Amino acid sequence: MKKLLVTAALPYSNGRPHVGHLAGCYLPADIFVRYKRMCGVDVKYVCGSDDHGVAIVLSAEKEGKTPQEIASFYHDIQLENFKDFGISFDVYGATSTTESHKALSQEFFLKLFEKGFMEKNTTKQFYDESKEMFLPDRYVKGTCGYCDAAEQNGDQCENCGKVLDPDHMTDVVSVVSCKPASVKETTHWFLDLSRFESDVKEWIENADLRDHTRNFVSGLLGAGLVKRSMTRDTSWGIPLPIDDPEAEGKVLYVWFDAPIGYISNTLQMLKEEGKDPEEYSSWWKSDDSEVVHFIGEDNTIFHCVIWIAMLKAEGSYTLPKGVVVNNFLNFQSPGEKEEKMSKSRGTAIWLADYLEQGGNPDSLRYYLTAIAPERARTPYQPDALLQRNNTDLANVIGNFVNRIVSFTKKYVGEEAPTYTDEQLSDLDKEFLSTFATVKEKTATHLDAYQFKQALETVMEFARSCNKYVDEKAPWVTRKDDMDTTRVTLAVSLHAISFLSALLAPFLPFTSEKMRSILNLEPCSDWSGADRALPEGLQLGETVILFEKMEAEKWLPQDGVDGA
Ligand code: B3M
Ligand code: ZN
Repeated sequence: MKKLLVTAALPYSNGRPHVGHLAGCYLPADIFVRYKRMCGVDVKYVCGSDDHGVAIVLSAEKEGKTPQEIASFYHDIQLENFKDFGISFDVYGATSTTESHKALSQEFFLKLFEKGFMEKNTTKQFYDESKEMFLPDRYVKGTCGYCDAAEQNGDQCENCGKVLDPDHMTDVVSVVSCKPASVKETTHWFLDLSRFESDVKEWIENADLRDHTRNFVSGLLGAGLVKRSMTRDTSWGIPLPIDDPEAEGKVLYVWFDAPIGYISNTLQMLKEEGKDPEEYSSWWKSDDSEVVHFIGEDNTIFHCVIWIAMLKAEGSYTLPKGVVVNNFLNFQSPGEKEEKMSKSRGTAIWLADYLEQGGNPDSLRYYLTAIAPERARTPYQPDALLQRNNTDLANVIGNFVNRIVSFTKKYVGEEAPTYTDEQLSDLDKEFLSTFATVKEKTATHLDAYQFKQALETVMEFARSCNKYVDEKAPWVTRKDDMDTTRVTLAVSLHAISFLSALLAPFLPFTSEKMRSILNLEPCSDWSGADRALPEGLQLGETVILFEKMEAEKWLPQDGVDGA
């Protein structure tokens, strides 16, 4: 079995995480990692904040802080929020403070430079005459020259996903002075992506990618790859490591150093684990290890084209085995149109707010996986979250566990009953025979990054548990047939144990609660997920798994919000 290094996109450290972030990559990557850990794979989950780039500088200016203050402030919030949702990173570094990051990024650049892959060129860049400064990336807003979408950030069009530059933008305004930007010549170092066209083509043919990703990248290849500047005129970032007067005052493009953050954070992880940082090569430069990146749709071009070209140019790293791309999460209020999730329109649901209001992290994990935007943008609907929580989680899973355990304690006692094969009826056997198939089907979906379908499979099983008890009606049989009743309960408790294992990657907190109700250790192995309960097991305390979510509390009420 190969080692597996899973990454989730390094979020810019200039804001709090919302549900779109969680659904985009942190949650699916976490489900994948938790599942692989249960399978006994040597897997690591690497992440950290992306601290460089204009986005952070602009937030710092707005909040009257230094970029480093902003980056560290949001880094801590992100980490705390993600942890509260059970995101089980093995490391959460930061590109501005992770010890090896600067050196590693500079070495990477130098290697490309020395191999002749960094071409120095004079180029046009947006310029703010009144502030006397260049305006790279998000310092400008304007209309996308590819798809005509207005008000796009200067680094990338949100609508068509293309990377923008002065030749492909109109109506460009400086976000610093709010005045129209002019264009001025400057010198930069370019990576000629067209030299890696065949490498990218070969990679997308073999990598684990969803269809929409493969099609998008094929489209980019079809249009032809161009030279991209890997340097910027700004001071917040990693200085260019070359001896050239024209390199003065320039830094590496944030999208050059950010993905290298995956590697430097791996070194950081090894350091924190007390290991030799040099072991990073066993993750990044070995045929016995695989790297899988989880990202949101807007990061596709950077991971599937530029990063692949960078790695190929550098030459000593293995290419990622896969890039798992989710689309954006939209927002939709009851009875309203689906819209983009937006901070300014108040349609971003902040993770911290959800928890502060007493939201159950697993309820949100469940809902976001059930609607996972794996093929297309899907809307986050606050009313659907309630509906899913109250029916799927509270009624189907919560009730099943609760009624079986309470019933057992009342009529059989504190010790969990077990069954022998001879005692089983056809119905018992039929139900038990589904366990192996459910386990396999769930695993197949998880291995194929189909998290939504994997969860549906688990949920179907949960429904079949209820159907099983309803048919066996222990509340009826207990009156004159305690033997059958005991078998029904024994099989049902076995099903709860199995369900708790199936749910472990998706709903880790709930899975642990279910195990504690059964007085079992947290489930750590997938192969034993469907194992029968041990003899003589004393049941644990019952706890409520899911509180109902009330509309009055969770949905805007007419007349109150005036919505
Ligand atoms: N920071 C963009 C984002 O936060 C960027 C991802 C970097 S991954 C190497 O969406
Ligand atoms: Zn566009």
